[in-house]
Amino acid sequence: MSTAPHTTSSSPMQGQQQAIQVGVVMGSSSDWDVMRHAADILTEFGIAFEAKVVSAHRMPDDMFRYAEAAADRGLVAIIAGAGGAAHLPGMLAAKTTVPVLGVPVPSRHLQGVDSLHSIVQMPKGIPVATFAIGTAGAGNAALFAVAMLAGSNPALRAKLDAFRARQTEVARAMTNDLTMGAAEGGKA
Ligand code: RP5
Repeated sequence: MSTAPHTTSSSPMQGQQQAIQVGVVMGSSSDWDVMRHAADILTEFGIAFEAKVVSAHRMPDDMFRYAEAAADRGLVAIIAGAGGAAHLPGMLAAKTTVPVLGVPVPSRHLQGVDSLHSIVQMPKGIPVATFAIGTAGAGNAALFAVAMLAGSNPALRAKLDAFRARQTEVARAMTNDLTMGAAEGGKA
């Protein structure tokens, strides 16, 4: 189990404290093993973010305060992860127009299909962008936030392009691995 979510994290750029741009929130510290994949991406791209537990059903007043303050605090996106009934992303979205990126966390009994259905089925009028269940969703939500910020930040756009290019090279190299594996298998 990795360390529990911290309250703030900032870009390592020149050691200066940047204004927080992205909130990473979750219903429980038990979600952190999934949600840290969002934090890792934001750290890699030098985005100033905070990570917090803001439970919809255990801390409803705190959750509303967080959502109500988000726009004035300058948050560009809120990545919200929750499992089970998973009402956190939708309830945050109900109280702010800052885009909410929902991450369905795998649940104990239904493996996160419940979380996915809960987050994705927002009625018309209050959108929540919904990502894949689990670590892929957490990472992609962060990459989506990076893409949003890259719209007004050419340097960040270049980093994102480089990230994609590296990923392409890794995928291309996979074919070589298959061929080498087959050659080694043939020797045996
Ligand atoms: C949700 O309930 C959380 O998002 C978490 O995924 C789930 C279980 O929470 P714990 O019982 O592990 O605290 O609110």
